Amino acid sequence: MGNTIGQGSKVRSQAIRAFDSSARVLIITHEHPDGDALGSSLALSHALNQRGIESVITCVDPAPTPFQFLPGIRGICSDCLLGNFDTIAIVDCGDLKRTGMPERVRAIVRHQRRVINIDHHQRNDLHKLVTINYVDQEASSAAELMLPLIEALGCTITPSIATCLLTGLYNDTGGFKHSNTSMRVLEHAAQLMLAGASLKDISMNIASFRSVPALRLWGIALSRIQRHPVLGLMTSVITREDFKRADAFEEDLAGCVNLINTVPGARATILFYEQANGRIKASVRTENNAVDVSRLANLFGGGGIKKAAGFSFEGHFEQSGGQWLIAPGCVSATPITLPVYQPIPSYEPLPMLQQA
Ligand SMILES: [Mn+2]
Repeated sequence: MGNTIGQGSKVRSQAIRAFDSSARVLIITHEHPDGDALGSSLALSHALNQRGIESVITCVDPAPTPFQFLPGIRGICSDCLLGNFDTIAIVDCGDLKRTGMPERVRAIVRHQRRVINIDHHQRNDLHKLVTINYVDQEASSAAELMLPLIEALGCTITPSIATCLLTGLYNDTGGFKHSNTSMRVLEHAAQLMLAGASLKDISMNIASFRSVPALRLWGIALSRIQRHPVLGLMTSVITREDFKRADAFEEDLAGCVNLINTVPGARATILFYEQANGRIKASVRTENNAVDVSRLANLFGGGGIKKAAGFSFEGHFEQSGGQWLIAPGCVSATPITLPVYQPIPSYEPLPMLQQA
């Protein structure tokens, strides 16, 4: 069988055969789960249950509040007893590391022949370990790959499955705004709405509800926006002290980097924030087709997709003379100075708007 990469019908039938001959399936998704990780995993779980196949979803981190509306979310386990699983599906994990339990996954793969990797990330080291790779780097989301897989399993797209998959599509296309919103994505979205998913409810839950602590934290991040005049790079910084002051958590920052990235002419945006584990996390976004932020993230041992990526490194922020410095002893021997504030130039409308 070997390492097949692709989303063709051949790989799909390998995956179907593996699922169909299983009594119990373990689904693993990535740490700090997002709407695609949770939605795609839950949709697969609902579909397997429809086929009389038992399934357990495991994720090392809890599901953030905005995703608590997803059908079945409370059944997700933070740990799994490695027992009698016939097949393991790893969903939306660009890297082994992203599973949050790389050593355990390595051990599983050593003893388990049937491991299916369902993913859409640019860099994926899982494919070397796994027997069935249902991977398409051009797909917007794991949900986009999951819909044809569930259909091929012979399952009915119930309102629950439709809601989970539409949440995945919504999440990874930035609410159908990013450039990965292809015609196929919109066709899938229409199909899922016909099957009973409510786009309005999904967008209300994911994008429209913000807690007071989250908005306070966003306010701090927005007040610190810097723009690099040459690179066209937007940056901002959040420290542990800011989290405390706003009474907020790391998950409250979700979506903030996308808002900063709306500045016209921004080639890319990096939101740096101090994590509880003493590291600095960098969330990177771009809407520029000439920029692939996953390559930048790879340089620092991170990963992601072309338009959205992340990495982390040891260190903390210090402020000196109104400037933010990344403290030395981590990525570099000398402090790294973030770009100073540059007034943001007025901008021209996009060409398409001018023609209108
Ligand atoms: Mn995804």
